[in-house]
Amino acid sequence: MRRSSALSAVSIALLAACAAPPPPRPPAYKPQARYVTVTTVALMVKEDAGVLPFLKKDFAKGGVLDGKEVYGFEPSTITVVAGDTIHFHFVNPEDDEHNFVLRDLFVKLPGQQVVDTTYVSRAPGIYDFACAIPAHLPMMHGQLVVLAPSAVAGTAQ
Ligand SMILES: [Cu+2]
Repeated sequence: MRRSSALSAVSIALLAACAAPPPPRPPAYKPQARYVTVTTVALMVKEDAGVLPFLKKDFAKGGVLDGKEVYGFEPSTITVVAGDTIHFHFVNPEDDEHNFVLRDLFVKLPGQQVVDTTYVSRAPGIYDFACAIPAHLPMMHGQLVVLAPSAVAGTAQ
C-alpha cells in the first residue's frame, strides 16, 4: 500500500513534467550584410632598411627575408555567420600589387587603389585567405571565421 502510493506520486510527477511546455526556442538567425574594410599594410619591406639598418642583412641573399617582404591584411581575422553577405572594401595604399585569395574568391588589388566586392559566406568553418604573390607568402594571410547560425541564435548580432 505504501509502496503503491509512492509509485503513484512518482507517476504524477512524471506526468506533470511531460505536460510542461518546452523551453522557448531562440529566434532563427536572419542573415545580415556585413561591411568590412580590409587594408593591405607593409610591415617589414625593403624600403624599411633605410630606417632599420639590420634589415639589410635580412633581405640580403641567404638572409631570413631573402626574396620576401612582410605585408599583412588589416584586419587579419574576419568573423561572420553562415548566410551573411560580406561587402568587402579593399584598400591598397601601397605601390605594390596584392591580391586577396579565399577558397572561392580571387580579388586583384592594384597599387594605390580601392576595390569593392561582395561575398556570401555559405558554410560554417574557418577559411584561410592570403595574398598569392610568392614574395608575400606565407606571411600575408588571415582567416575568415564563419559561425554556424546556431552559434549566435538568440544573441544580439
Ligand atoms: Cu601581397
